[in-house]
Amino acid sequence: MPAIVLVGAQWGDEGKGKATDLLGSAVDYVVKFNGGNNAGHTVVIGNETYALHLLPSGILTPGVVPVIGNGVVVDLGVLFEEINALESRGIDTSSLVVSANAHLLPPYNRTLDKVVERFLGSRRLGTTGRGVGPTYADKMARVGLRVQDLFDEKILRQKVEGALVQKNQLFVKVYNRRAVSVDEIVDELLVYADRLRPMVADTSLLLTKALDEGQNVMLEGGQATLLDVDHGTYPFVTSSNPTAGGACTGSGIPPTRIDRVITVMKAYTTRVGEGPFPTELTDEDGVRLRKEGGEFGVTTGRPRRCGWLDAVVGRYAARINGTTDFVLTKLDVLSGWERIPVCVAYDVDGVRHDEMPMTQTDFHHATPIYEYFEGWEGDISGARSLADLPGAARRYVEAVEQMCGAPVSAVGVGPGRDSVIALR
Ligand code: 2SA
Ligand code: GDP
Ligand code: MG
Repeated sequence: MPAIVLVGAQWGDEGKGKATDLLGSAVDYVVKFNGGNNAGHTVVIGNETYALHLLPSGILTPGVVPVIGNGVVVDLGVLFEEINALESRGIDTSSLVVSANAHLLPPYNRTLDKVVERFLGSRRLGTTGRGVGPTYADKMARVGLRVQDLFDEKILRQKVEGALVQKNQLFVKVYNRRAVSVDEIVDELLVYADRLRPMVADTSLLLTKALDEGQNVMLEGGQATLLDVDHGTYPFVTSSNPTAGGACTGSGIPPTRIDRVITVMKAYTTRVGEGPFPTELTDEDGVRLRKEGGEFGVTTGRPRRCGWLDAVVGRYAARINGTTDFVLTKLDVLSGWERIPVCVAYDVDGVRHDEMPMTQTDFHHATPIYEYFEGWEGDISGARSLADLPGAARRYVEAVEQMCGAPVSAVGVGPGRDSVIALR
């Protein structure tokens, strides 16, 4: 049986949480494969709104096994805060499984993330300050701590000692802060060991066996294609691979098991943090999109930068991820505009680019070439089929399919679980 990957097309916050939740009842496992509590996924069920960070969105669907894969970085304090908060609202989290190979996000990396951003000043990236970047840097530098290390105190201590040799040099000599002691870190991490232990498993083996038995596995990406450390707008990216390839490395499921790649794309574009964004609107139209779309960070509360849909980005996302179908979200937010611009190509110093420019310099200089689509009036949140949409809204969906190169399998028309037009 197949594994399904679900990723974001743009710079995040496309509505992946809601899309995962929608498919939740059709799958047996939902796996978070990258990132950490930098993510913020909102799921609205009836009158209840849930903001998930470290937990996979599938945790809200009874019967689904939520899995934190090996590609995730885990801040244990945040994990248990989130579990406790859901439990207090009556959500059963007891089936959560955590990979033994997932990396731990130690407190010194939280400090480092914030201190480095402050030191960078105008060159800052606009990170979420959760310590995610430094923890992936440690993973690659092979001085990271893993979930399994919690269960061998001697090894944990050795690894913390090894990591602090470098970290304390930085803290004391570069950033003018106090050194961190091995004991304080080991003690803080071990507080969670007993509670975590029953949740820990070889998740690659677990998921492969589940697939062999005919169960459905959904691999849920945090962040999005243009925040990918390899394929995004480097260096203004996150430190993991939120694209479809990352779903394999971050879960231990091989590419040959994946037969569907759902790419979630917002009907317009947003970005939070620094970095290039060709269709950004810095005028009152941008303010209107932010207000009508409720575009504020789920994790940090930061206002999101807003702009028109960028079909070059959409095509790029379809190519990089091997998109089988798009879920187009927040179409309802575009109601009430006389005409809706969509970027179809870029002008870079007088040269037309139909594809993402090869270099960062060109992307920074890209100005959008717009095509204008007729707008529509009225509340479309009650639409449950394409026929319920105004003609212009329908044509917008069709145009997105054509411009971005993959069919749209669902259209979001409101934040609620039911506010969706399912096409497949
Ligand atoms: P980091 O913290 O190292 O991953 O930051 C690096 C860049 O990645 C961006 N990033 C995000 N962009 C959109 N949404 C994210 N999650 C939250 C949300 C964001 C929030 O759902 O709203 O609350 O601010 C997310 N996580 C990381 C980040 O802005 C940097 O550009
Ligand atoms: P994620 O990070 O991709 O999971 O997205 P976020 O949860 O950060 O941001 C998406 C926001 O849009 C959330 O507030 C959702 O409740 C909301 N949302 C999702 N789909 C729709 C939709 O089709 N219409 C509207 N109006 N809101 C939506
Ligand atoms: Mg988000």
